[in-house]
Amino acid sequence: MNKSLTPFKEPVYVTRPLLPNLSHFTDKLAEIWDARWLTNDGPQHKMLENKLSEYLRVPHLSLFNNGTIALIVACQSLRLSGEVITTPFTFPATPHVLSWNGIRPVFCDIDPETMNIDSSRIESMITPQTTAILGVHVFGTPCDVFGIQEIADRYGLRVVYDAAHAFGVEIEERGIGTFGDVSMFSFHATKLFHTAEGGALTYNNLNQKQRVDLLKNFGIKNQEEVMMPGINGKMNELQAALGLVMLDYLEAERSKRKEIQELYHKLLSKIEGISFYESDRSALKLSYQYFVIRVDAAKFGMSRNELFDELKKYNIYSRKYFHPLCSEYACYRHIPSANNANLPVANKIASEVLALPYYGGLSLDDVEKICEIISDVRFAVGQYV
Ligand code: T4K
Repeated sequence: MNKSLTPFKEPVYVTRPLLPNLSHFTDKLAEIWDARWLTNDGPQHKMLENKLSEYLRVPHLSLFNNGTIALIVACQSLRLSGEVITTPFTFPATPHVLSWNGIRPVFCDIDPETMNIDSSRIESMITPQTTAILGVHVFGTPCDVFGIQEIADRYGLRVVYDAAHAFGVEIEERGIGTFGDVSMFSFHATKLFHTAEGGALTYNNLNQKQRVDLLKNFGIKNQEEVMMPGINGKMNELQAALGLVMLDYLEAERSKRKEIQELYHKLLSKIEGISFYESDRSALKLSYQYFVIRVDAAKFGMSRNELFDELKKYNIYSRKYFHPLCSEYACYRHIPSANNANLPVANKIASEVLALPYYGGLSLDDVEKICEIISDVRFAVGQYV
């Protein structure tokens, strides 16, 4: 440890949930107490659905109790089966929802820049069993949505997006949730916009919303008819109320995160061996969800794992999102496409990435100190005990 830099007094985590002023939330709770309506498509739920459709610029949206159940229902709603081509560089939920639908995930390598599914490799992975492509807009960077749609149209495949990280992302003023057949957003506590736990599906097609809304409520059409084997995926009124309150804090949080991101960029770009992906900002509205660096061990003088361990000594809890790759999990490693030879880029990137602390409550002074520590620790290796 470099003795000239002292550890943070309190742990600095990769993120901290944004919380509204408590009285703002309790005022909203009073409305629920008055109405005595706690779940099952209540007034808060209806309000949040409308406001989020507007904010995300999508024609139709359905709220869920979490993002994973939403994605499971998305696959059910499209009647997907057989094989679905997806990325191994993601949170476990992505391939798991395929397994829960009895679908085999087929892992496709990723793009070396965006870290998203490499659209130029998808076609070679299509078989007669393929029914869909499941892309993930990793860290909020959009997939090659136009290239993927072109392949899907040519082969008659469905397109599903895991947009868990992409809240508010737009491509040339078009909401990211309008691409493909369906997109899933996560509103988990660690997300920029959250409802403690929660999520949503978005789509362009009203029939699909109607089908999803049945599926997330046990398939119940009315008191006499149950249309299909549905599940309980409903968001309750307390979650929806929190979401409505959070909307008032969203723009302030986004601008704080923008400032932090800019400072990280400025300070880290001076450090050899540290890089980060920068989207084409002219065409994009960003999500400001994660701040992820890549560590080139040869140039930086220390591996990602060593940097992760060093940061912990300073009370900084970064995260190796996404290591290990999903293709390395015991439940998937037997799948032929999980073979490392098929995934050279994903393997390299998974060994280099590190998500740094990133949330509006992080002060600019703290960001400076984190960058100073990153800059200094590599020289400290072996010099201090
Ligand atoms: N698809 C993708 C691509 C995803 O990234 C995710 C979720 C999903 C699908 C599934 O969506 P959901 O079903 O969750 O809606 C966290 C989140 O739990 C998870 O939602 C998120 N992705 C993932 C990237 O991050 P962990 O296992 O890293 O969480 P945890 O508990 O280690 O939290 C990270 C840090 O956040 C902690 O070190 C401290 C801080 N924290 C966390 C919580 C929960 C707090 O300060 N307060 C809190 O309440 O997964």
